Amino acid sequence: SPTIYRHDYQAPAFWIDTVDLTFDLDPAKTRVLNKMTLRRNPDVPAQPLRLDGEELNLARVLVNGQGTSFKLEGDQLVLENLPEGADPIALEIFTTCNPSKNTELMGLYTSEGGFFTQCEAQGFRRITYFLDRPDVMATYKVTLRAEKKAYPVLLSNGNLLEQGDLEDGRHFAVWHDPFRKPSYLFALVAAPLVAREQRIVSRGGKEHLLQVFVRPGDLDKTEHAMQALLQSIAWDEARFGLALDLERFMIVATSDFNAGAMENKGLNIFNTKYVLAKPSTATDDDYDGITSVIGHEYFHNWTGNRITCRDWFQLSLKEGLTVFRDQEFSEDLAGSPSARAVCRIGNVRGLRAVQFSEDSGPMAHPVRPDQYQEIANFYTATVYEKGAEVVRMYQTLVGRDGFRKGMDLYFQRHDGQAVTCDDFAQAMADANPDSALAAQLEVFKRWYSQAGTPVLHASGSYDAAAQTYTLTLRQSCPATPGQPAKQPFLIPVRMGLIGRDGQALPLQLQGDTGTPLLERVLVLHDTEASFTFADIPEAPVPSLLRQFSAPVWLELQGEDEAAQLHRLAHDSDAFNRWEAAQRLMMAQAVSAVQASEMPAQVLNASTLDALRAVLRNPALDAAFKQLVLTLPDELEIAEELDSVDPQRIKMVSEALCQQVAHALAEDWLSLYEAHENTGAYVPEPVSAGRRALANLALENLCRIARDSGDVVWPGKAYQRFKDASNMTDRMGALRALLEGQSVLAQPALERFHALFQDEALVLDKWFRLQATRNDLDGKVLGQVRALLQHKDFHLSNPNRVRSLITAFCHANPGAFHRADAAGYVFWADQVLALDGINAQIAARLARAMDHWKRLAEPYRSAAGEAIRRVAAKPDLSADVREVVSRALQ
Ligand code: BAL
Ligand code: ZN
Repeated sequence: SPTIYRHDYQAPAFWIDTVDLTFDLDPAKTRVLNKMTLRRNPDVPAQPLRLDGEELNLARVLVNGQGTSFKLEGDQLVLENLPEGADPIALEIFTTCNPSKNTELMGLYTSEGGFFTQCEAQGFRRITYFLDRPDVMATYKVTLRAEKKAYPVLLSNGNLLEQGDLEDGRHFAVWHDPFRKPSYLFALVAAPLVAREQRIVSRGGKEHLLQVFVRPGDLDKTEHAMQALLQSIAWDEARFGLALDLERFMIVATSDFNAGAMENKGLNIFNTKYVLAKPSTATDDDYDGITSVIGHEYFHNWTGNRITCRDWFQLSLKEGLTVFRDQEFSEDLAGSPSARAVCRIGNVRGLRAVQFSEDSGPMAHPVRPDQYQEIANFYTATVYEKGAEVVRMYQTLVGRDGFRKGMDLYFQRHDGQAVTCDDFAQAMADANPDSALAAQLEVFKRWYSQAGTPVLHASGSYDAAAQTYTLTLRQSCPATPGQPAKQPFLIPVRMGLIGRDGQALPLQLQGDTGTPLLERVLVLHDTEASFTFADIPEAPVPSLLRQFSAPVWLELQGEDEAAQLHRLAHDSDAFNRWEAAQRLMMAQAVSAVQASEMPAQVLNASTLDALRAVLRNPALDAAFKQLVLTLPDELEIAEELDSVDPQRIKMVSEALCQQVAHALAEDWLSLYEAHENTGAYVPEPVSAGRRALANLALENLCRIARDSGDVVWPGKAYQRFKDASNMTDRMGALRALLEGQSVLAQPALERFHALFQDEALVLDKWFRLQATRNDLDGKVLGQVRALLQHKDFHLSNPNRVRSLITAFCHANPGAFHRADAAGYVFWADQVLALDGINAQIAARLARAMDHWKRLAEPYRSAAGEAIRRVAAKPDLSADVREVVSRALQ
């Protein structure tokens, strides 16, 4: 595939003003009549019209009502003889396509007896010939015709103009979207669905109809989604002054979907995973996921749809900003400072696990990439999660009010336009002219152009005679593909100093006359800078990068364990308290991996004492305790190492888990007893935290039982599994049985399947649990292979593939990286099998080998061989080709 470069951007030679689409929907042969009005772009030299189209059968092309000559060149329809001049041109194109054969799930496809679409990024060209690029914005009118009995619900973007019956049992609906939009936001649905409905009046007095469409049996799982939508609407009005702009807002759930959800204008299409929930089928994490994804897609209506991207290199303009908005939404809903910190810790863990790892591998790319072969490969953690961190840094630099001013200016300038990341940065800076951001805008913008995770080296020195403390900050950034040397980033460092008594020390920078603060944001915009604080009575413990104020690795030079323990005990910043525990445990886990002989104990006594103190501290929430006691996992440990021996890491990780289980046995017992019953299930942070802590305690009690031969705790876990009134507790008990290697684990898995065989999302959990379980016996791969043959496994369903195959290869390193290379053979087989079905899902799986070059032998050689086998397939998709060729470079 050709490489597309950001610097090659050119404005389109034509604009499309209106699109009038008529669909005669039929699974095997859908007919699409596309009537457009175009005009030449006067700013671009005259040239032929080149429309994109894939997998289409072209029947007719008319220009101003007359037949015309045309050429098909590759995937483009080329019209060379369009009328000159500025007059509008009427272009009519008639094509057919085959939705039932569309296993890629891009464009128009069938799923469970209905029609659905996915157009971002380049799916619209699989529906009709078009200028399929985000800077071409048109208004759409859509007529849908289909058999009424099979497809009673006919939906498209915007407002319903008309509907009625046709002959032969067919019916029709006509939709009109008053807002100009790029083709990637087009959607249609024709399916046997039912809706939960709610009418609301927004602040401006306008009436709106909200609908959540699902299959008839799923209506009892839509309450939470509707609630989340109502909360999203209220939040965007209150926090950003952004109101719902359509008469109708529709959400449709489908079980065959490549991603989480899609923000099509007024007609969001969702993976069922992010819509359907009831206590017996969904966990606390599922409920949270629904809230954040419903929020995310709703917030796109302004950040993405009203203001969209000029080109796909600008994807983070909408995605980074919208992830930031959904994270803020979830934090605001969580409420208390402690619950907010729990949200933040969860997001940072995700960022570091996926994005930092991406940044250190062959797919590393800037938040605003410079090139791609297949844009679908760039819906990444870098564009999304690191992009959100970049947006968060604006807010850290200019404050909440300043950020709101910047957003207001952004909308004032660009509503209705397709713009760039630079336009957003400029609006933020112009709205805050006196800020460090405005002063250093060009430096700040390096976050968009440079890949890689910077390392922030911090060292402090105390001068007792002068009563000053000097903090020196220095930065570096490793090379990434195509970017050997980096310029300094602008790094906001939120910080405080902690005194010997655990109290925050007032911060007065030398030479500064303002009122001393207990917390400040220092701004590093050069390679190195020093900050000296006056009137510091004793050597303090610094607390840096509070709330994780920048996406960097922090290295605290010369810091001893006592300082980490002090922060863990006293830091007023909950994030850094959690971080202190993680650092303590990680450092000791890494030492154990690197030691010539496996030490008897991974953690030392002072660390265990500190963890115990956290568990016994009545002032701390259950959710926070659970996070602190969540040990570094195998992937996190691997990320710290230059040479990765996955089996050695697995051993250390296992030893760490067993040690913490035994050392804190008394506490696990009392915590379990104190938290096992949370009453009637309500998905809210306080009781969710209690459930999480009870489940962690139960898992540890079953781990202890594994070593002692005790049967009481596995028995209790099995009973809890059977009697659980909600899925969080049921899954927690099942996981405890699996981690405890109990003989009751297998009967529990069988019972779980029998109970939930008709609940697709629960079966996904069942597959995932087995794919990711602890592989002490080396049997997981064999079981995963066997599960591929299970009657409920389908290679064509992305959720199933992700639950079994992708989960195994990405999230179970101890089982995947086998010395006999069988995991890699499995990976290659599955990537090749999937590539012919759904290239996007195959490419995602392919990325399980991103870090193969860091593997120790024999893993490295075997992994390289498997990757080369995939790369050797001649007709490999562009998606997988890009991933494996980057890995091999
Ligand atoms: N735009 C693709 C799905 C999402 O990020 O919302
Ligand atoms: Zn998004």
